[in-house]
Amino acid sequence: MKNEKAGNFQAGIHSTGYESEYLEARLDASSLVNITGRETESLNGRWNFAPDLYDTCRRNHWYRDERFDASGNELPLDYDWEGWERITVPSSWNLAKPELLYFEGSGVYTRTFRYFPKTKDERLLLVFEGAAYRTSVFLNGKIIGTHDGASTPFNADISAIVKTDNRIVAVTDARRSPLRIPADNTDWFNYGGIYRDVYLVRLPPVFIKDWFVRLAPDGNFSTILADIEIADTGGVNSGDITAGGVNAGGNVNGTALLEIPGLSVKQKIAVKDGKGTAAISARPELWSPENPKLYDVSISFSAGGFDGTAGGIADMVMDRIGFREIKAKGQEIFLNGKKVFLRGVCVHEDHFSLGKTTTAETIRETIRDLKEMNGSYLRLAHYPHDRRFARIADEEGVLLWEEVPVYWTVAFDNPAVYTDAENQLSELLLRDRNRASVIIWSVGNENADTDSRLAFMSGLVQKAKTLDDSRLVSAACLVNHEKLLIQDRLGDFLDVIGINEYYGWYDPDFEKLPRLLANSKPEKPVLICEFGGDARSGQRGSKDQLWTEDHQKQLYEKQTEVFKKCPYIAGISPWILYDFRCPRRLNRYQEGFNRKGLIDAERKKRKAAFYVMQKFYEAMRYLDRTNC
Ligand code: GCB
Repeated sequence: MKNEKAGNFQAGIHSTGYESEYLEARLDASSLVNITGRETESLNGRWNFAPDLYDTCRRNHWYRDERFDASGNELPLDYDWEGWERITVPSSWNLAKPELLYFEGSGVYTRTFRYFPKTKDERLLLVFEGAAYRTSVFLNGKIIGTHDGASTPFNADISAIVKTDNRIVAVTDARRSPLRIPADNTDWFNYGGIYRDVYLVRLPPVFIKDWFVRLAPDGNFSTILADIEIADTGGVNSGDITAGGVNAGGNVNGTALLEIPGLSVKQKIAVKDGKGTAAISARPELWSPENPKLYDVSISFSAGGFDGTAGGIADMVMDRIGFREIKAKGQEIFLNGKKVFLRGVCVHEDHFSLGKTTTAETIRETIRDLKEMNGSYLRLAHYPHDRRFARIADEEGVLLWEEVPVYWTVAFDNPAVYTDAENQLSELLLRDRNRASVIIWSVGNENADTDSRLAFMSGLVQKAKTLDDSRLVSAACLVNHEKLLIQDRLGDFLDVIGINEYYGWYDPDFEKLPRLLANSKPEKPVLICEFGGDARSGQRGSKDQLWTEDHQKQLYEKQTEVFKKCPYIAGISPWILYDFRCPRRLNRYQEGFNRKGLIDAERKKRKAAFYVMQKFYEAMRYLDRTNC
């Protein structure tokens, strides 16, 4: 009986190690194609969906869609694509209906699409901007690959499998685990699902896979550096589709042409073995919050070399890029050679009614609220936010700190966890390193200074520096509460030391803060990347009453007074702009929300502390803090 069952289409019920079969083909940073400026064909919309608590789609291979046995008898399937309910992609499934609010398992998404090639040799790329957390993608019954990480994009070359009529199945598993990044304990809501855009991109067989164009960080503002990568897939049906990968183009030779009409730049770049690099003389108008100047940049590639001999243009991409220099020297940060104080605030990717799904409008609203507060810098906590954020910040002149979710309780001594963290960091950097607005990469937040954590996080710093020579690297560190010192061995590896402190809140003895700052002699700039306290919007009372706006206001007054007098603080980002959903926060004022926002979760009511920050930032625009 047992064998009989194991031999039939239900065999998967006996499988314990079934997941390994899906982990062989990885969708990761190595196959990521820079899709900026390319035409996309959306697969957003209504997908069929079912929560799959026991992961039966992957155990029992539902995605193969085998409806009949070998003799042609219809099988009693446990799934029903078209009969399932529909869910909007992109969206956080938790907010789709009340029963799903706390759902953290696997969810199966499916839809069909039709495809008609426009050119004979074109490649087709399937792109997911973000799905939480582990996502296995199947097309026409075959596995394309699996991606780990809830907040970074991934893509697969599906040219060898795509037909006219296609079915995609995507299983995305939002389970929390101590072996993930982030791990199982976070101070935010674990939204699940395909919550960012899904789309197709057509590519020529030889295409521009990536580019990195920036101002040389040498203090002269007169050289633009460009690195270009070309991929050669070798034509349809020859790519290694089981890996879903995009070949690196190891043997492509030819010439790339980089054009920046606004700077009269027309530079040929030799491409050898898929790579080309150049240093170009140019004097761009520098990008800054006051003058967010962007230049149109185009890159084309030809195997023949643009001289009319062999072959035409194989591919061309367009981008809009700002040129600026960000540096740390001594205890100060310099933007385009000028000392800056970062007037910031932290923000989660969490919206009262959209969850982790973002629209251009919510990004613009966030930036408007920042500007109303007289701020010009955002810490995008604690994981990569939607790709559009940095694009809009480029246009709006907002400085950004971007972060990977190396957050509490990480399994620092586990090599697979490191690989996951490094991959998420790489995907973020590859996605956003052409964005002038991003000035700081953060390799994580608030972890105790142990040997394994130091090895792990310094490895990430090293990776960030390898992929990008034009930004500062930081992390939000803890302070030494016993000795009242800014002290963390990771600081030796960082360009800027970030610290989170909650004096006057978690540690009610506020007087420790001025002592800590006076005791410390950091050799690098320090950012106070978090401080604050909770207040229920509309809750009034005395200054000493916890959870009131009045208490929060006083806390902000005391904090900012101290910061003003500390010469080595190069910027601050209070915790946080908006209240956000958080299942750990269960008292009567919190009711499932972290209430440290300066504005309520509905993004409507400003709390009293908002105006303290507004006044403080107005003053900080003009104050010469070196005299304090
Ligand atoms: C922190 C964390 C942040 C929390 C915040 C809080 O230090 O970095 O994620 O939400 O404190 O409110 O406790």
